[in-house]
Amino acid sequence: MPLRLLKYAWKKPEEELRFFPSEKPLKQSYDAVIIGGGGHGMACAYYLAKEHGITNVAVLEQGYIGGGNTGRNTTIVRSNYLTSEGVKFYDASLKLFEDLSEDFDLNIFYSTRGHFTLAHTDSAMRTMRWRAEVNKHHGIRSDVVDVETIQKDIPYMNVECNGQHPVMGALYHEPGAVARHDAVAWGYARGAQLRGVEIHQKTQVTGIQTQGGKVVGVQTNRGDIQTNKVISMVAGSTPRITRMLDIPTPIEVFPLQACVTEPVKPFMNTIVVSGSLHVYVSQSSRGELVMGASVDPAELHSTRSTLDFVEGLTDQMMDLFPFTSRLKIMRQWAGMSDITPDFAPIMGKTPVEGFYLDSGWGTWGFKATPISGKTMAHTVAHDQVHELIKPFALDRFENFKLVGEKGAASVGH
Ligand code: PYC
Repeated sequence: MPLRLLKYAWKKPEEELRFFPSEKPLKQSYDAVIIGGGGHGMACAYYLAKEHGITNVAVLEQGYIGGGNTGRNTTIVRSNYLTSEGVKFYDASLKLFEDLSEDFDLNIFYSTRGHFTLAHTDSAMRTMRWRAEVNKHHGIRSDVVDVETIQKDIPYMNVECNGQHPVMGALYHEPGAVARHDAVAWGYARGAQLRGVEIHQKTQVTGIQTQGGKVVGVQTNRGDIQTNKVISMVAGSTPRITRMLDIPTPIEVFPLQACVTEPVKPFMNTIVVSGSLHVYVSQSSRGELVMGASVDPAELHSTRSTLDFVEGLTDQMMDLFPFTSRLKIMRQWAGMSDITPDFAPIMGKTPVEGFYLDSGWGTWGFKATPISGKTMAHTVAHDQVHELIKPFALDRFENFKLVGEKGAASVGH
């Protein structure tokens, strides 16, 4: 061993560099408690502290930071929705995403790729034209493009689809992007903690206490907490939380599965989605193909992943990209999607005073992370629903004011 290395053998070990400050003991009372330590919960905590000076906040997470849907999604960011309400909301989110690396001083690997939603039928082409018109009306860069344009950008795609469902055209959304999902949750979490917010992992909420129709506290596996404001931001666990307060919601929970292949050389710089084939795919900076399909056909509160999913997905992928027949699937997993009847989220206040809901994210929660955090923080801080999320109120299901976004889900469900 070179002598000069010996000095390290006798040196005192370097102090461990901690990304997060150490956790504190759970207090008996907070100004607000956020249930769910995924991207949305962390973003809400961050904006409560940064923009409203509310820092006596606890984020309670039953597992670990970003270990739910945040760490399980396929990282796509886009704003090419179908309704004006959806387009305005997701466009505001996309703009926040663009500056997050700088805000956090942490690289979230935000990468603008362009996003193709392929159409294989006349009716899909009609929906693409509809989306393009709504998008352009709001100044969003989305256009219907022909097969030649698609083929020029993605030469490895078999637009004939093996003769099964030839591609007829696509909606091309120039700002479509991907970002490192964990880093988004970590950046928000660290930013919130540095401003005084407490994050408590392995802390499960077991009950919510009310008095005279108002929230007064939460019960957890680590003891009771007094608080007048509780914000539920838990995706697949929403029905479990809302049942604690007898608040009915029309949410159903379905597993959404995804997988990655072994890494290959860069061959595709864009994101490709096919609603008819039920696939979406992008290539990660490591070269893996990150892929997913539609949600499982039956309601299930579970994150198991199945052979049936991989078989169905790869079958469709091979029609589009025949060379993928030679690739190995390296990992597969699932998240739990909380889906509403109109495929739009439920956000804002509820019939229980002091209880706020951010849910119903279905298969598009990741892209909403920054704006859901920001608008929910505003709603909680002022006890007034932020303008941008008024259309997503829970009572729209009783008032016949649905925000029909099914046509803008990435794949058919
Ligand atoms: O809405 O873009 C999307 C999406 C991709 C994967 C799941 N949802």
